[in-house]
Amino acid sequence: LVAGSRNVFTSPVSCNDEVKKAQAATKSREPTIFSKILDKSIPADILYEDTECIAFRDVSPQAPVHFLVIPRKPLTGIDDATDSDEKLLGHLLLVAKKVAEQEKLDKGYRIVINNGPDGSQSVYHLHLHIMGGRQMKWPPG
Ligand code: TR5
Repeated sequence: LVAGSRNVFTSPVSCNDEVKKAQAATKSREPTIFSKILDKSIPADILYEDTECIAFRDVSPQAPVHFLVIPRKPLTGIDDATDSDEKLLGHLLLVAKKVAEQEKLDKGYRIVINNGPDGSQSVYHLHLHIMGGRQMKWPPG
């Protein structure tokens, strides 16, 4: 950055509801709403499940197709993963790809992991967002 120029990396951004929720959320090992989706005590539109993970539609979609892939293992976020989770993390990506194919996202899609307050994470159970069905913009907000 040139001295005196507007710092695009720290300038205030408009806060939408999702960002406000993320700023209000605190990292904790308490079961989240996603634990209830995993144990089926609350309903979700499930697209795929296996012994390691589950994929379901996001309740507040940000694109024509927007689903989440979450591990059954209650990792709080990507920063909670260790080397022992290497295989699991690869599996989540491959499931994301397979469900994207199932959802006919043949023109492309975006995979996102929000981590921590600055990453706008609001639910502290690791999840991959997969969004498609429209042109994505770059950079993201
Ligand atoms: O902000 P991060 O990355 O933590 O994303 C959390 C995502 O979970 C958001 O996109 C929410 O819309 C989504 N979400 C939140 C709830 C929920 C959900 N997706 C499906 N079903 C949900 N239920 C039943 N309840 C939620 N609170």
